[in-house]
Amino acid sequence: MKAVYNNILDSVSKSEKLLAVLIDPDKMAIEMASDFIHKVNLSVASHIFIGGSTVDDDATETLVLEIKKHTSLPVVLFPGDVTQLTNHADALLFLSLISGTNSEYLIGKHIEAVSMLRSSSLEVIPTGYLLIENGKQTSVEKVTKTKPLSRQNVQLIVDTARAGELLGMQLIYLEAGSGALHPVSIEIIKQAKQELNIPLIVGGGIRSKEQLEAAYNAGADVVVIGTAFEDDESFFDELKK
Ligand code: 1GP
Repeated sequence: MKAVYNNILDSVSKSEKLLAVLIDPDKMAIEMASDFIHKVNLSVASHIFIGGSTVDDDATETLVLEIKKHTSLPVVLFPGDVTQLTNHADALLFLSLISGTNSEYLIGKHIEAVSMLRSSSLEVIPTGYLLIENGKQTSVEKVTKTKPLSRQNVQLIVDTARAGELLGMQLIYLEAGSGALHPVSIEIIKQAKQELNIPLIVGGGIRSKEQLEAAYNAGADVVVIGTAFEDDESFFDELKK
């Protein structure tokens, strides 16, 4: 069963746009989770992504279990490290940082994950992850010790995304980084979408409904927003169902 991925494909085929709310277990106090998820449930959000660059051991599992009590939305792991895997989520974005050359994030962490995944029922979705320069250094760059792709070099970004698809990735994620100054540009999203036959995820620095809609109109199938909700939960009011 690939329920989460098949639902994404189904939405893409109907041109329905998806919104993932990203929750960092390091920043969400467990006692605040139910109120936050209540707001997520009232919004147009279609997925909850869980992950962060540095997260305490067990914090992810504790948070996933709490969130599952309060929502029927799919909970998808978006892990910064192997320690953020838990069987209690619905799916795992098995991210390979294909914009970089650090083998740990291309394949190394994945090998470490296998002993846990072997006995797990988690849906694993191979995802080509591209870090794109946004005007400031982000935690992904620091933690992974990889340079982002220049946002001026659209052809290189598009070719990297396409190479990911040709390698068998099922999703491509264009990442400007958490709290990015500049979200991934409309031009990059447009050209990547034209090139790809698999769903396109875009995240990093999207803080307004206008930016969200601009990303959708350019061709993003899934938009991921974390910081804007962390900073101001009233943003959910603008995104009610
Ligand atoms: C970060 O793409 C996500 O990995 C979301 O970014 O926190 O800036 O919304 P923001």
